[in-house]
Amino acid sequence: MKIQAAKVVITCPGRNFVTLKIETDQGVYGIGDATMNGRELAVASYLEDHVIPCLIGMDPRRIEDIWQYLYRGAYWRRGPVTMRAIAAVDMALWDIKAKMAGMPLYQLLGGRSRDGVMVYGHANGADIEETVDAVGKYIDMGYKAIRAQTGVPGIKDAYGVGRGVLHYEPADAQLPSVSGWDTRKALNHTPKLFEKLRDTYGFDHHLLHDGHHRYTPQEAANLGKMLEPFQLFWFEDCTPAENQEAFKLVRQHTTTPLAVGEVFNTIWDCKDLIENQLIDYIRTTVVGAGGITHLRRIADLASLYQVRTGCHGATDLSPVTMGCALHFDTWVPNFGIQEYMRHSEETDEVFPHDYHFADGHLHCGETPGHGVDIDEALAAKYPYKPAYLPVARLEDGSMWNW
Ligand code: GCO
Ligand code: MG
Repeated sequence: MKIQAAKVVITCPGRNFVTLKIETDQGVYGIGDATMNGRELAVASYLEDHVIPCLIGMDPRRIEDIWQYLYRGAYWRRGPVTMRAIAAVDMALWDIKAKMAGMPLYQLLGGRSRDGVMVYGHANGADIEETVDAVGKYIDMGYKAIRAQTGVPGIKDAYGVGRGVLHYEPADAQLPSVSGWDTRKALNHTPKLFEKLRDTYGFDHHLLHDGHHRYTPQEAANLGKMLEPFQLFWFEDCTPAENQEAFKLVRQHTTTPLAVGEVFNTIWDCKDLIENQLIDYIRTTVVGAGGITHLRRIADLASLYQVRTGCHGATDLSPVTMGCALHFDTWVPNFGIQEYMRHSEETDEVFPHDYHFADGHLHCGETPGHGVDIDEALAAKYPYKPAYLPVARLEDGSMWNW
């Protein structure tokens, strides 16, 4: 069996997605996601110019060998571009293998560990009242877990506050727009949101919050401590994770569970945080960290330390990543939660899929493969549009982490 052809499809049904399609000489094809928000064309070029030429003629059944070939063979290891390109190939190859086996992907990973995958949605509002209402809407839709972000008085476009309830699209400008940040104001305001949420809805639902790399370790520790009475499911990206020692400081001061890793690319980014038991949830997902082959290794390492998974699932990860992640989540023994920001209708039409939401859970389908396809004719109707994530600046104009 041989890989006969492969191509990259770039489409923008509301937002940009980069998709790899691998075709075999036996008529079976596989689909992989290679989307990197705001830097899409870099991964497309990595695949088209440097990966696809090597793939032609290879045996698509040799998933592990092809993974090692692309990782070790490039000499230049790791990084978001390389690992997304490898992830796209890996997803497509698992799709092909599962289609050939006539089984849904989770069966090849080891079979079902759970009936459904608990997901969390994004509730946000311009102020506390609006956010509390938004959380109520998610509860009405059956969600068991909800991430809450609110606008903060005095901060322009505070992180996480979108324009709609179900779709939050931060990458919406031809060039990066400028948002604001002020840690003091956020530290005053955020605990009030969670106090109000617990007063209004009680303690039956899981609540989550994303710090989006904004706080210093000391500030993160302080916020984690202030949030303790409200029993969060997790406090995410409380401080940038380049310096992982910083998490020791946060950990020493708060019992609020910590989640990190949506910007990690390999097991090496996760290793120290996991081995030192400085986090509770690892957020790497299929597209960000080298595909199913590599994510499985990260999850196994995490399981040794009772760290659970919490795959990134924002809308900039295509339905292909979501499909793969759901098969992974359905199998992985140390599953924690899955993020689920719903895609727009246009996106769902371009990527027909067999997963569905019911009662706060996502369920992968039983179609052989990962269950997500691409309608290429429809995709062609939505040409690529440059779109960037915002940047953040403090009141005095200094750059901060978005
Ligand atoms: C999340 C994330 C996203 C990112 C986005 C960047 O927790 O869902 O922080 O909203 O900002 O994926 O492209
Ligand atoms: Mg996040």
